Amino acid sequence: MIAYIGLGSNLGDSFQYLQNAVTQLHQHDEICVTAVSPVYQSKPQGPQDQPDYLNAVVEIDTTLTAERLLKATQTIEQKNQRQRNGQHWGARTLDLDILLYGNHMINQQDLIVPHPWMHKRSFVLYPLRDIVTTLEFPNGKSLQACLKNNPDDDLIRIERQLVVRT
Ligand code: A4P
Ligand code: MG
Repeated sequence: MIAYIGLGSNLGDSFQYLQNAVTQLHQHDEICVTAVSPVYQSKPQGPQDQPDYLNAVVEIDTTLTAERLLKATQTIEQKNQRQRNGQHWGARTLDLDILLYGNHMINQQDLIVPHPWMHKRSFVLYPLRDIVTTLEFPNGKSLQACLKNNPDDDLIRIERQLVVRT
């Protein structure tokens, strides 16, 4: 299954945390990272009393079910000092969101796919545009339309690039 994962960090060495995520996803026996977007810096959406974020999106090919993929991404978050302090949308060393899982629409208590906020987040849409092959989301939204509704004013594309290594 082809899936897209959003990576985000705004605590500690954020670039290194994003790189750890790419490496650790690719090291998983049932996940192959097939594309990596550029890294973008942006102001926090939601609570403003936190540092700027770095974000990127990766494309993966996986034999995991969506549920098991969620467990795998949560394990990687934990390995990277992710602490849940109760603040919704608060600062974090590493956040991995499952954006798309093939064409599946998933509505479970612990997993909603497509990710419910992705169509409103420039920091997801622009890196996704950089690597995506399909332009229609399974919920009927199109990437082009979402990009039009979400200007990239706030996004700074940084020079340094993430690499896939095992
Ligand atoms: N969950 C449900 N659907 C999914 C999914 N598709 N992928 C559940 C991953 N997880 C999913 O997540 C809470 C619960 O969401 C999980 O237990 C899982 O079962 P969390 O990561 O523990 O909590 P959170 O990250 O604080 O909440 P949430 O809603 O994931 O926040 P977001 O959406 O990650 O937003 N501004 C900028 N510029 N860049 C950012 O990356 N990120 C956030 C956090 C806020 N502002 C930002 C950024
Ligand atoms: Mg999250």
